[in-house]
Amino acid sequence: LKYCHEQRVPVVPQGGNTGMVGGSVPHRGDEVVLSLSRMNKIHSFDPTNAVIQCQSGCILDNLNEYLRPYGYVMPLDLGSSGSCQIGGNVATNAGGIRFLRYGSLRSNILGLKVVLANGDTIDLLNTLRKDNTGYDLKHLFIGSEGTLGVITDVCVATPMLLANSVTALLGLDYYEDAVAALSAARNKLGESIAAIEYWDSASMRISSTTQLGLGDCRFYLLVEVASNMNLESLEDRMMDFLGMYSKGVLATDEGKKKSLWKLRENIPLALKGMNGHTYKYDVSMSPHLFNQATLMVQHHLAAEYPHAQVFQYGHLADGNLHLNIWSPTFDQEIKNLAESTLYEFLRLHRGSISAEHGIGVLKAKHLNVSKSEKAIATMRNLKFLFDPYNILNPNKVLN
Ligand code: 2HG
Ligand code: ZN
Repeated sequence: LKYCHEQRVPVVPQGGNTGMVGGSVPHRGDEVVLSLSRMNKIHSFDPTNAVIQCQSGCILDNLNEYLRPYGYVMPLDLGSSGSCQIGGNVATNAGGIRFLRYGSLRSNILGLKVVLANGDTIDLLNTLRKDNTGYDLKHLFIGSEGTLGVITDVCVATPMLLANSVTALLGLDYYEDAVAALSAARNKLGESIAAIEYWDSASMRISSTTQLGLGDCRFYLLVEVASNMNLESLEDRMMDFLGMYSKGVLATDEGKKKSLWKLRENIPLALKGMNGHTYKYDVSMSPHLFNQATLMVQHHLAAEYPHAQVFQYGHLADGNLHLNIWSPTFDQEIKNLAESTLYEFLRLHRGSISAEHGIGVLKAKHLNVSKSEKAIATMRNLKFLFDPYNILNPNKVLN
């Protein structure tokens, strides 16, 4: 980095390269790709403090495997856990399916080591749970997508591995029922809630051909509870919740739980497998607005582009909608229309254009939908302070 800084050579830091917005991909042609893959040492795990310290290139699944004998897990889980690296996870503040239970990755990071654009190292490798000593610099690097510094080491607070879990799938006829189920789940399941995911019938059609005995439903809600309480009590709790609904299935054994989760996990994979183009949006807003946003986009597209199909799914309880549109071929007009409709809706409701995937290159020009002019100007000032020659991941986040 010192050399590149002196020579003004642009650098693209890269972890597992599993991001969805092009943040770790060189796109100008003159960049050096700086892979962190071989910085994959796990330094230590302190069971008294439940903190793991490791290098950035450690693959998420490997960290989970290392933690399992101690009885702990990483506070995040995502589809790419077999190849994504913790450094990239931290640099993008990656979300995933444990967010509801353990909060953002940001909230679980206790310390970082970062190399700045000029080659200087800042050692912020705290393992302290409490530390109010002025500006918390690590938070500038978490989610900065490699534009302010290169994260080389991390300290992560880890939750305990829970002994039992129960998964349920509900079939619902109205979107409002899915939203109402959020408060019902909080009431009935309380602190044992581990995940609440949802998808619509269009997503279900491409994800699965399996008959679940739920009949045709317009929406599906996957609810998981996890706890160290005994399995019977956990199951009773879930049954109490399920009893409120006419269409639901319960899974306690590993195989059936996996098959319910597959229905949700298959959706982006099935979209990828369809010939054609998928326009992907990862937005956040109050959960009661997801269907309205989707119908609005659908309505705007329907008249002119009858072949376009709209899918809604996502992390309902986190307010994170994955709105995906498919069309037989890429069409810039579809993209423009979808974006102007969705982003106007987000602007109106103060939503975010990126709930968990980051900004990268793909969303950079729309940053102003979710950030004020002054906020963006402050971001630019920070970028200039840390990287005056703009060598670190140029044109990402801020274009
Ligand atoms: C998920 O929740 C991922 O499945 C991917 O964030 C979402 O591909 C997508 O749109
Ligand atoms: Zn997601």
